Amino acid sequence: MDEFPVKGMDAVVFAVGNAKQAAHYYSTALGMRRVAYRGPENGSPEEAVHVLESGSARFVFRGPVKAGTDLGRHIAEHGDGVVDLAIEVPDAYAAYRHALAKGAKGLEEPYVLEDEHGKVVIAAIATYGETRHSLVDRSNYTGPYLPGFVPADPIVEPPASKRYFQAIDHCVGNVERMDEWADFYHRVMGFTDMAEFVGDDIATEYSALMSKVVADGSRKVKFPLNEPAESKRKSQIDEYLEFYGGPGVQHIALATGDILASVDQMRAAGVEFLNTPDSYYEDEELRSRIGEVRVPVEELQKRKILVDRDEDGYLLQIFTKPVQDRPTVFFELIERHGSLGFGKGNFKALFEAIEREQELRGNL
Ligand code: TYF
Ligand code: FE
Repeated sequence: MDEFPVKGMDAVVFAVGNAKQAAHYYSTALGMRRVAYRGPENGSPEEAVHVLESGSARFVFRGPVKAGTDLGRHIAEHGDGVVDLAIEVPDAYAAYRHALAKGAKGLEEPYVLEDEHGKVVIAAIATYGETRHSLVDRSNYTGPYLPGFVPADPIVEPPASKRYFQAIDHCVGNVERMDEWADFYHRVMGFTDMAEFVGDDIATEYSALMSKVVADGSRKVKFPLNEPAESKRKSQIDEYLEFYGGPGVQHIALATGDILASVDQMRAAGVEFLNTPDSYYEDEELRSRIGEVRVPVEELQKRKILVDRDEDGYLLQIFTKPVQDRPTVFFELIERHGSLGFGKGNFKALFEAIEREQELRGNL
């Protein structure tokens, strides 16, 4: 029996300095659609909350509307960032009870929210840094987000004709000790390791990080965990930890069925992606390794999209630059064709691209 059943990601909740403008950026730059709102007008005097969706992916932007709040303190300390990787569960009471019995730190005892659309049960536990996991049972709810929220119009009319992404593929944490947090997910949620593992060998060669992926049995919730590794130059993970002020969410990977169209639309809207040198695509070893993919390599090269293949299939992926002035949170677009991996074959090219950016910032 699954000791900690999960249905999937419920939401990624961001704390931001200006939720109104963030909601606008995620509408225009990531093609998301605003669906719900709560703020001073309807029972939330301290913060404005905009809820946006793209397919099954839900992003929630919380911004303070007055001085002296804990949310404002969080933003002053960490900058804009992710405060909650909320997980949808069939039973929030059972999930919370199990988590605490396994040693998780409780942040919110299970509580019920109700309105005319039904009820939601929520509890919360702590994870790395100041990040939390809300455990959300919304199986008896039909409203736009949570009780207390009102439906809200999309911000841009009409919203993106075709979604840029349909789901959250994985959410990555930067931590000081990867094994400690992998053990936390094993123990508390019964998650198991996925094959992708970056150990000392790769770390010392070029990545300056070690990484491990934990996931639930159905592989719907996948959490890679990175820790800095010794290297000649400053690890990109140390840069994050310094600028974020501790452990936190590094990147959210978004699943798309048409990465070419999504990249084109996002670039047109001003989103910046990491560069990939032409030599990556001109490499004979790459061309023989990846075999047949659905588009000519030239189309990938034009857009700097990376490609990797393993025994199950292949994947296409690309990474944005950090989406705030601090070198912290960024996004990945990923189009999977069978592969369950995370692009291990691209780590060298990717980490070199990240290091070029780090160097420009003077943090290498
Ligand atoms: O999620 C992953 O594991 C891949 C690779 O700083 C990756 O997207 C790992 C570390 C990193 C950036 C990307
Ligand atoms: Fe990733």
